[in-house]
Amino acid sequence: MQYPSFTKEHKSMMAKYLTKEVFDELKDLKTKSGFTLEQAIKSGIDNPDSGIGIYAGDKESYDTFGALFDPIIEEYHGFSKDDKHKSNLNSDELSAPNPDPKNEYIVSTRIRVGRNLADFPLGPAISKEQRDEVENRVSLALGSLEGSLAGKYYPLLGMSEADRVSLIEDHFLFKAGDRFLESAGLNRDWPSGRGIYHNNEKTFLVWINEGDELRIISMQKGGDVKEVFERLVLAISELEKKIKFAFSEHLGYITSCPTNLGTAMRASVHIALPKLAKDMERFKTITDKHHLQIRGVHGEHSQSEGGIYDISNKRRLGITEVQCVQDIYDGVKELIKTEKELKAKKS
Ligand code: ADP
Ligand code: CIR
Repeated sequence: MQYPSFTKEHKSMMAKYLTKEVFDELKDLKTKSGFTLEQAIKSGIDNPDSGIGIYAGDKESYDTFGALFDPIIEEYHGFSKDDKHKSNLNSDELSAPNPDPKNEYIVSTRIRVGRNLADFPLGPAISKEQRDEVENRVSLALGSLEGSLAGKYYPLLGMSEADRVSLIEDHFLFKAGDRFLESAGLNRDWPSGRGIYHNNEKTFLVWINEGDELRIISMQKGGDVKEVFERLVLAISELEKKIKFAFSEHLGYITSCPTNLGTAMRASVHIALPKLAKDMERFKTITDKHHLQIRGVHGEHSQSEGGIYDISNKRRLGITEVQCVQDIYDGVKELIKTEKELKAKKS
C-alpha cells in the first residue's frame, strides 16, 4: 500500500495523524485476525467528510496500530496513554431529577452502550460464520431475560420492508447502507447476522451486529434520565452474567470505532430548541462547555428537523458511566434555561 493521497477535503483525525512516518511504521503490520492498516483507514479515505476515519478489527488493533490510534483517542476523549479507565454504574450517584417535568422541550431520552464478545474479532474483521455465531449466542442470551427486559428477537433476514422502515423512522432500528460502515467492512454479508431485540414497550432494545456486536439500548419518551439509566444498568448486569465482553483495563470496553471506547456509552435527548437553533454560536458554546455533541434527529450524519436536536455526551473513555450521563444532564439543564430566557425575551 502507498501513502494515501489525502486532499484538502479529508478532514478526519486519521488524516491528521497519519503522517508519512507513522504510515511507514505501521503499513506492513497485521493483527492475529489478519487486520491491516489499509483496512483500518479505508473508511476515512473513501469518505473525506469522516470526522474520525478509522476502525479497529480487534482488540489487538489498538496496540498494533497504537501510533495512530493513541493521538486520535487522546484528542477525542482527552485521555492519554498513561490514563486508566474507570467505571461506575451506580445510579444512586446520579443526580438527575427530570429537567423537563412538563414535557415542553425533551421529546425522548435514550442511553446506549456498545459491547463486543471477548472471543471474537470486531465487526470489521469478523467472518460470516463468526458473525452468525455471535448472533446465535447473543439472541439466545437475550431470550432468557425476564420481567421488564423480556422480549423477542427480530432478525433482519425475513423482516418485511414495511416493518424495517417503520422501526427506523421511529428511531428504534439502525439504518442500512451507512457509507462509513460500508467502507470499514462492517456491512459485509448484509443482512445476514443482523437484527434487533426489544421488549413489548420498546423501552429496552439490543441491536445485533451493526457497528458493534451489541448495542444495548434503553429509551423512553420524556426526560426521566434516571429511569432510563436504571433500566440500562439492569440490562447490562443481566447480560454480563451470560456473555463475556471484550474489555481492557486501559481502554475499558473495546469497540470498533475509537470514539466509543471506555464506557461505550452515548446518552442522548431529542430536544426542541427552536430559539437556540437560530443562534448556533451560543448553542455550541453551551454544548462545548459540557462536552456534548449535536446530531440530527435521525442520528449521526443526519440533519435536525423542526428545531429538534439529538444532544449527547461526546467523551466516553476515562470518565465513568455516571459522569457521561451527568455531562448531558447538566448541559441539557443549561440549554433549557437559555431557551426559556430567549423565549421570554421575544414575546
Ligand atoms: P448510536 O446512538 O448508536 O451512536 P445513531 O446516532 O445513529 O447511533 O442513532 C441511532 C438511532 O437512535 C437513530 O434513529 C436516532 O434518531 C435514535 N436516537 C438517538 N437518540 C435518541 C433519543 N434521545 N430519542 C429517540 N431516538 C434517539
Ligand atoms: C466518521 O469518522 O465520521 C465516522 N466513521 C463515524 C465516527 C464516529 N461515530 C461513531 O462510530 N460513533
